[in-house]
Amino acid sequence: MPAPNRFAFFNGEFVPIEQAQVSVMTAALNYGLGVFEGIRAYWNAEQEQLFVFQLREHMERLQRSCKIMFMELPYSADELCTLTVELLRREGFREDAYIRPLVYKSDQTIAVRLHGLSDAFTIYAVTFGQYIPGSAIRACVSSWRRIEDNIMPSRAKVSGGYVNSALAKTEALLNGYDEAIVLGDDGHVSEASAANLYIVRHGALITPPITSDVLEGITRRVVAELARAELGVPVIERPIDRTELYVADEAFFCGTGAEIKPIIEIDRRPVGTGQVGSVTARLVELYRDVVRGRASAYRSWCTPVYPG
Ligand code: PY5
Repeated sequence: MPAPNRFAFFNGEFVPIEQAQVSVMTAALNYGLGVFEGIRAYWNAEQEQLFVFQLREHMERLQRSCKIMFMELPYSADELCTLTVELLRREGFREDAYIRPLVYKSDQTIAVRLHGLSDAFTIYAVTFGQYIPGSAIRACVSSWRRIEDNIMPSRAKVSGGYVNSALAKTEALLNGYDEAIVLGDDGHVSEASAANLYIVRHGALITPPITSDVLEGITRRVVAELARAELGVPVIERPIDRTELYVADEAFFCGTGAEIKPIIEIDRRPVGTGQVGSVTARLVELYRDVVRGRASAYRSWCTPVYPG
């Protein structure tokens, strides 16, 4: 049985999760005016330790999302990290978990704007397994287009933007696929519903640039670093066409929730041989060790929760 979450950090203090409630009049609930993060913590059984992966990177992105959205977050990145560790200690999780910090417009007036409204902040955590089930998955190109940066910020994790993600994901699942690949307004590949995308061609990793309306993914950066340093595989950021997906040697999604998820079919065409490719397989394995604090070279990416 997964451990239930018992606490939230809410309005400046740790409270039982039942007390972390908002009114139906809250602006964030009515208009999607929130910014959030999704962070994973991995249980390392040998060391009896819970490691939070890329904690500071996530908190710094949360601060950048706040900046875009005129939101006040009265904590430094270090304080946000400390609060997260404290929450996880209170929960006492001894299994993999997922942490959700959320900053939101808490005002209860009928006002659609960003400035001059009150902000609130909460963090909660739940035990968590796979976000996308399966070890290799089938994807389709969505009929929905990715939110464009002049419509709403696509590089930041803005709550309202997930309407776009939910539309694409539901369409893909109801049509019998596991995940959606969403094209940008210019017709080039952007990303998945809630994960970034890489393809492999001629021995190089290719991913759309951050000007292709992608979320500035932390796993996307981690993959690039690991591929260059550990596999000696070059990483190229450039636009990807839809049909280039069909001729790629390998493809995978990456994200905190998705982790590294091999794609073996796109729009009913096998990716490469239709089996998980060798570069992808090596990255899956490497990532698995790195996030659990088993790769000493990358131990600094993992924040231990428990003392000792
Ligand atoms: N693109 C979008 C739209 C995302 O929501 C996410 C993460 C990513 C890419 C990957 O970013 P990162 O590597 O920084 O996690 N999505 C969240 C996650 O926790 C929300 C999922 C419900 O994976």
